[in-house]
Amino acid sequence: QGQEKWPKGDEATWKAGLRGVDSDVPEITKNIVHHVQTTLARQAYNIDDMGAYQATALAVREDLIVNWNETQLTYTKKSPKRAYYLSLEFLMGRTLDNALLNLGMKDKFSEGVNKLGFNMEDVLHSERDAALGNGGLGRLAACYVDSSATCELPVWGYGLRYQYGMFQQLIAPDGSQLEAPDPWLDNSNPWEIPRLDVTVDVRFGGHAEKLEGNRGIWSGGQEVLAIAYDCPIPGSDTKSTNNIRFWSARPRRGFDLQSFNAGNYERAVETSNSAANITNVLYPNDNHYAGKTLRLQQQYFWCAASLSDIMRRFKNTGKDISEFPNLVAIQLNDTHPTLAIPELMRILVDEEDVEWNAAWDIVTRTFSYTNHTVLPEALEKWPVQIFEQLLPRHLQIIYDLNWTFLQAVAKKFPNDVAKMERMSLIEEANGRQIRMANLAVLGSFKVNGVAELHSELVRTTILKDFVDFYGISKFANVTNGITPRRWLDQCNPSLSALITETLGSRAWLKDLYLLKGLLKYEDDVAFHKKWAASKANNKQRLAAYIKSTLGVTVDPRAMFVIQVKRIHEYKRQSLNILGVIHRYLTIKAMTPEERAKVNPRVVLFAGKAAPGYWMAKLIIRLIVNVGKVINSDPDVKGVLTVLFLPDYSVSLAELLIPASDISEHISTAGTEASGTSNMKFCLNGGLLLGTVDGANIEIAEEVGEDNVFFFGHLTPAVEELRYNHRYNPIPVQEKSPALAAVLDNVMSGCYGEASIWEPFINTVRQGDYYLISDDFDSYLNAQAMVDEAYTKDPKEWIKKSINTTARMGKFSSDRAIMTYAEEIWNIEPVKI
Ligand code: GL2
Repeated sequence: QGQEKWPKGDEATWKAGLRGVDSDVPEITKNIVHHVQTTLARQAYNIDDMGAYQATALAVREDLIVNWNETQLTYTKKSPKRAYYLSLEFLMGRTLDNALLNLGMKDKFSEGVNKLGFNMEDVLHSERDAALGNGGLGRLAACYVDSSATCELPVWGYGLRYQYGMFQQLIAPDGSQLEAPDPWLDNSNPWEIPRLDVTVDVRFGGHAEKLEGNRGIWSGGQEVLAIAYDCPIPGSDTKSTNNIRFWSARPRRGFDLQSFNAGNYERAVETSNSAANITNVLYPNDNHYAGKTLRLQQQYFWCAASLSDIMRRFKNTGKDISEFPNLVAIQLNDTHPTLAIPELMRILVDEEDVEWNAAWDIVTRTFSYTNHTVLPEALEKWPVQIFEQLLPRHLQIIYDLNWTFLQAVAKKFPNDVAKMERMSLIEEANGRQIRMANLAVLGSFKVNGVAELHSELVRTTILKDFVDFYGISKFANVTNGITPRRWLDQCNPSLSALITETLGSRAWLKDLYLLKGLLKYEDDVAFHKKWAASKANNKQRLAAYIKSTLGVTVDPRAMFVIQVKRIHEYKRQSLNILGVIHRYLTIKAMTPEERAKVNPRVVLFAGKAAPGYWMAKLIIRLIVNVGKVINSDPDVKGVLTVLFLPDYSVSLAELLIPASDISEHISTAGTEASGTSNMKFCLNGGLLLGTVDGANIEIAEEVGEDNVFFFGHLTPAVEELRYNHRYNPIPVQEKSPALAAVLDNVMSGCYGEASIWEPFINTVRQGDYYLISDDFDSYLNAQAMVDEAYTKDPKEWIKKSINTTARMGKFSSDRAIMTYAEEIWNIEPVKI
């Protein structure tokens, strides 16, 4: 009586873990209690899942930092050549689970957390995603830092610490996308180490003077302070722990004293606001250039801070500046960091007194550039006028580089004025603009695409002139990869455990080709049973999530068909939803007996549209509204369910991917550079339905064409088809009566007023740039083959699934990062 019940977990463990108490409670548990008690200033009485997450993260962070320190010390002592990965996006997702698995400490921590009265799953789910990226490009950077640490390579990432990450997506009652900010740093971030002592002054504006010998002086303007935040990246089953350094912007002075003395308080405060703005927000555009001045400021701020940091570290080695490329390789992740090229020139020529040609030699032996898209709307071009105002010295440098370059071009291709115009760093039409891709190629010794087909398209289309000029050897391919730690071991524990049990060790996680060992069991009945049980378990897990978030019941026995990625016309979620409508109409026209024979499907969509991409948002709205009609129609109940899951994220991907039977990667041929979620689905035993595009092609080469469902026109046909759409259009009714019926159905008003959908329907009926009408029948055909394969012989299907997983070895990001290391950066592993 009067005595309170102990509120949480095991009382003795809590008490023994407190400060000053001598006990034999395991170190890990003690450490968690310690952080609850001292760092969070809480106790068993008032700690929730979030608090438990924070205390656990703080305890794990200590282990990371110990390894981080040892790694950095080793690098400093051994002074190997290092590579730096400059990426404006790092789409990390959650960290705790990944860190625990890589450190090999998940079981021990789970035990401790349990003793304290928590469930590890709930604790892990309390973490908020770090969403500092839009999609594939940003997630690729995250996979690459994981692999570089795992392969013990001396690689650092450099990025920006955005206050607001990727926006949160909400779906309005009418089906439209709404955006809310993502203040992810509101709860403190345990995974970053503020380095308030590591700062760089970054200048904007002012004026540039030219001296003799191409040297210059840049002065005046406004200085912004860059402050470093370090994020340790643990390798899997190794001490090697690398770093991403994220820069945050602060005003250089609290405010401008001169303006203050002049009585202009508002202007003085404005200076500080605009400076802090630079790292406020991630631009939410994927595969699309928007041309915002603040974005250019972000790019320069980040390049200048990173290069200054790299230069300082290089100088600490005491080596002569001419040795720079022997110790430093810098990878440009797309054209976003291209300003690093003129910035390194500026540092070398203006500050280090290196002669212009010698400086250019250093620069062009340091940089390499990865192209991630051939879509013209994504190519960055900055108005010369903005450069004049913000980066006057860099503009001079670019002009000087262009002058020499165009002379060389003229010499090699005399009288080809058109070629010179295309290759120039400056586009003269539409106001003068600086072409960042041209500058990136000029300043790099290697340029690569991200899948075989894409690299070929880079060589033969957008950079053809440069191949003619430099020769083919400067242009390479490195097919993308994904980390099997996050994208199988972490997201699919049941399949991971089955693979480890079958192969006898966890070695496959660091040598993914070992998955081939599963082929021995492709016909083994007992193995089939376990394989199917894992898939069923993952589908149930997803069904429970759908029930709890959307209140919708889906049957886990149905076939799960998933398309999750950014919403884009070129990715053709439109084709998918039009195909769904066709299926709906077909089923509705059936007798009850016929319907009973239909393969039941749950079709899932997720993905964000750029807030300014009106057509993509309209497509989301259509998907949601078609789903509403289908899901409430008793005629198709249990046979067809269509859902749009809001707010796609890395964490949601981890739940969706292991649960797929089929995933769709159906871009118009030649438009998707690689795709990486295709690899994730296949690694988890989901089969692929796709076009002959990007990495789909290489996946089919590996897993066998009989294990993927291909459809649609091939890349070489696309140009002519588009030409015909413009000049010899054939009505949809003639090309595909099935599609014509679907379009009429949408316009009949059953999913909402016709006027809402008309702009979208018109893009298909007229112009049809993405070739929906050309590929529709072929798409339906592929879907019919999927149904047949799934229903006819379940054993065959499981065999396909096993074969797919077993043959995905090539797509580990360890293979990709080792290719960069050996063939581009010329760096070697360093044992810690
Ligand atoms: C992308 C491509 O669209 C995508 O196909 C590729 O897999 C990734 C990573 O290489 O890069 N290019 C791009 O600009 N974004 C991508 O996701 N945003």
